[in-house]
Amino acid sequence: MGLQFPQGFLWGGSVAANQLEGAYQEEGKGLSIQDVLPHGVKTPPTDAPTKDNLKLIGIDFYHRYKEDIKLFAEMGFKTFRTSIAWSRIFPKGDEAEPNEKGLQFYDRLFEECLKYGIEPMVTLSHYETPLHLTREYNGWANRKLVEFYTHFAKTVFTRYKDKVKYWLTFNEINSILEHPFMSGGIVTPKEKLSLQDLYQAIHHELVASAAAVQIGHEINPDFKIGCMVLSLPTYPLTPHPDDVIQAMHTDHQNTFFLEVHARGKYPGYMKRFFQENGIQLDFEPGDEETLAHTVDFISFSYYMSICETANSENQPKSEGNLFGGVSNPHLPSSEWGWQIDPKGLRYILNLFQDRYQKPLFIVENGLGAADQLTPNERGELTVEDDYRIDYLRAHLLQVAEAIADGVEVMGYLVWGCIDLVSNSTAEMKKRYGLIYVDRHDDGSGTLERYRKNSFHWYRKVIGTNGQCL
Ligand code: BGP
Repeated sequence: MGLQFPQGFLWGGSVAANQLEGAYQEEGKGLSIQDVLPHGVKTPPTDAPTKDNLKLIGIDFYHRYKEDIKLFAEMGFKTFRTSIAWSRIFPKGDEAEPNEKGLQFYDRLFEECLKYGIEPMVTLSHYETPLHLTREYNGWANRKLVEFYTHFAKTVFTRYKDKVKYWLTFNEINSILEHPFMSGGIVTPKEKLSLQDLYQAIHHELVASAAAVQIGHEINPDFKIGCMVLSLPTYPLTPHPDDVIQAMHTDHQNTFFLEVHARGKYPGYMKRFFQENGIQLDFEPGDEETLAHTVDFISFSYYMSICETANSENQPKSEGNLFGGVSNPHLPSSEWGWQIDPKGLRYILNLFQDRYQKPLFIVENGLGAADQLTPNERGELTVEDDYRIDYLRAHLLQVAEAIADGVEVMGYLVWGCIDLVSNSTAEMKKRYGLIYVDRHDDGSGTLERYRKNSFHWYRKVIGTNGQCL
């Protein structure tokens, strides 16, 4: 028997509000941190939105979502993951009353998905903290954020309880380690942020995430609420035991977030880390009980693996999805220097299943490339992105291997299923979509949509439940 995907496997695609909606000031939306990050994570935020910020218009999904969801339905999507832009619902983040117009937009959006039998999956916080919460409170460094976030979560859980079943609490929650502003809304520059303040902010997010799980289950016991991490298989560069231990340490830093979400408490190695670094987490009464509300499933993004060595100084480094690492001499790289490693996906699926014993969901995977729109032999404009098909196929084969290994995989979502603004670089040139959008880095373009070769390929994959890769 060949490789199989289970019946009911949730195929689909994934996006984030701030990377495609645009309409950054429409119908009462407040500013989010993305509105002041015109050039991505490597540059400091601007004081106010500037015209060169492609996210202000995005791909105009706010006005074109019907057309786009129709295209997703044509591919046979079972699931569509997006985020709710927090500042559409609470423009400043700390209000008592939500913005009704913002709520209505997501009512329409989810109804449109359901019309085609597409199950929406919602990320509550995807790098789009309301700007006011960063300036007034220093983001998640402040305990108050727990209250604002849970109020937001409760509001949208209640509003969409009959429309949305799958929820994720924070996108790539571990990315705060590298990007405290983008991921945690913390304005203190990274070099000045003490480990004490960083891990206290992480504690606030972990408590907020567990509180959201608790609140969500009270509102609708059928909700499936997951956490989401940036997964990064970390291989020792050599079999030297010091390299193995170094790889273990790096892996622990990234995965302790999963330990807390899946087991409801901090692991021993983090207690040691806190002690050795003079970190004393401020646990408020009730935090321990709150953390015990563990997630229903674990979700993650997967783009690449890294190597680690005890002696990393003179080693070539790889670029990466928000985190770099020591380069692996056995792997090719994407145009943006991310190392391509399909087998790493099988490895991480097995690792997470062995450790946490929770169902797993791959909610981001894909290839960023500088696609070209050209006429095909029938004269239709398209992108001949066979390199993307190769990438996705190779990864899906490894998902099937992991399933054959006995791993419980709920679904697989292609990141940026429609071209959108890149998160790390804030450009349009780097595209992930199965659908091409005519928009460019200088802001030009008709915003028209075109099916790429990968669109037709993915439709066949879904239509045969992965039999035809
Ligand atoms: C993840 C983010 C996404 C997305 C993706 C691709 O880190 O969750 O928001 O953008 O990576 O990254 P990029 O757009 O930087 O290529």
